[in-house]
Amino acid sequence: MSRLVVVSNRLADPRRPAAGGLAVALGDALNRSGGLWFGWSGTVRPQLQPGESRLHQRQAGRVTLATVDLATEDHVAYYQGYSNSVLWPVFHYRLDLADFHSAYLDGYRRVNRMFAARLLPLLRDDDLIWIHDYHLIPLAAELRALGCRQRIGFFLHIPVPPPLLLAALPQHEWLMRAFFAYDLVGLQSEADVGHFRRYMINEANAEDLGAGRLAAFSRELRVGAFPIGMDVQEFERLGRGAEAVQTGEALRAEYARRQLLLGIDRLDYSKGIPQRVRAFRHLLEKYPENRGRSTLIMIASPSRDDVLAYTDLRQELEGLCGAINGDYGDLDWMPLRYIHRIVARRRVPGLCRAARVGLVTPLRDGMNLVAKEYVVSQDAQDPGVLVLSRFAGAAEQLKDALLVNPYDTESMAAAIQTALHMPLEERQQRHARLMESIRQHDVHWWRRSFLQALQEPAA
Ligand code: GDG
Repeated sequence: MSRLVVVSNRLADPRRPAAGGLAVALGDALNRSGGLWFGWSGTVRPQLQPGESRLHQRQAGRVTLATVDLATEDHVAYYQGYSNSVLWPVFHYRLDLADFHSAYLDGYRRVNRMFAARLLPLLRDDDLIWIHDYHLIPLAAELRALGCRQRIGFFLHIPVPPPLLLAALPQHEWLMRAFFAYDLVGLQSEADVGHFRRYMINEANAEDLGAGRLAAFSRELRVGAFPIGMDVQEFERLGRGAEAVQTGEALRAEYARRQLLLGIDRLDYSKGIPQRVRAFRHLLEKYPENRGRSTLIMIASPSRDDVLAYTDLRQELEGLCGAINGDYGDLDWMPLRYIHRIVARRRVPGLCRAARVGLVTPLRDGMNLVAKEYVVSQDAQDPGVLVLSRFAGAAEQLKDALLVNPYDTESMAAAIQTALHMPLEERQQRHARLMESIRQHDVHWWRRSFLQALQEPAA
């Protein structure tokens, strides 16, 4: 069996349960093959020159964790700059929020080149390499330039926008060509695969060889949808834990006379959080029976506060939340509880279980695991209802959710009203079908199917 090498911007100790489903799933595979996990340590060192790094290695069980520190300039240009202020907005269809600063692209290339130079000496001939996410798109091309011949797969956790949006990216030809250094590219949804193929055929003159294979730049690439799943068993275990149970019971006791709605996200403009608040406001306006009866708990955990677009979003949201509570709140009832802090993971299933409606309303999202976590947390005998944006990758799989358009405030409010009044039998049926799909396509299925496809020889 080949050794597995995983590369991602950040890594987590797979032995710690707090690491979350993805780290656990990857850690599982790494442990089996006695693997290597390589990435940024999370540390920025002002004394380093741009492109310089410091490598650290430590063992976590059978897994070697190898990390590099970054120079301040590299952190600014590669991470805050090109990754989070260019690729993240553009790939989420937000050209208006992109900051096309040429120094960012230079830093992005520099760090990918440095990653390749640091990783190469750690590789063995028969390694299977799996690179993750938008921070590292050109890494395989940099590795190939240094002579690396191992099979390399790439998984993109975020969406792929339509070809014309991609073409707005300065030097998009360079970026997209870099995908051809991979043997396999995994995307979250069929919609993403469609956009990727059309870009490659229209803009890069790729030849469509059928069965997900494309040829260009004297190389062949396979692309496919590998929708990421969650670790269902781990989350169910968490849900049986004392903290989850206490959290759920406390909320149910406090809101005994009321119905809870819940949103949990990183505070990110892709997640449609202001749109959700507007829809909730419309719900109170249009269906006044919900006043005094429905409470929306919104947990928006801090994220990338050093990027301007995120500070603006926070201010907008605080204004919207304040206004709704000011306009509709009463001495004994506040419509909205907005929490800008991280809630401990052990409490998340209890929180989800107490909520009659789960609101997952991104404007665009690669997958969205919160949608799946909400469903898995429910009591199958008396489950809550998932209201899900049709623009989340998860909507391709979770057709039994109430699918909404987050840009359409009125119809989203109507869907929330439907969710709040859905009869028990319909809730049970929808929940059972959602669970079946989530269980069948869990994170272990995702990992196995990607790695199996990566090992298949080219046709
Ligand atoms: C990217 C893609 C894709 C959130 N707030 C808290 C908290 N969370 C946890 C959730 C969930 C995770 O964070 C968020 O996962 P998502 O999938 O929703 O979104 P991104 O972070 O944007 O992830 C996304 C994903 O990669 C995987 O491929 O699905 O589309 O954008 O697990 O529960 N956890 C805790 N406290 C919080 O306050 N403990």
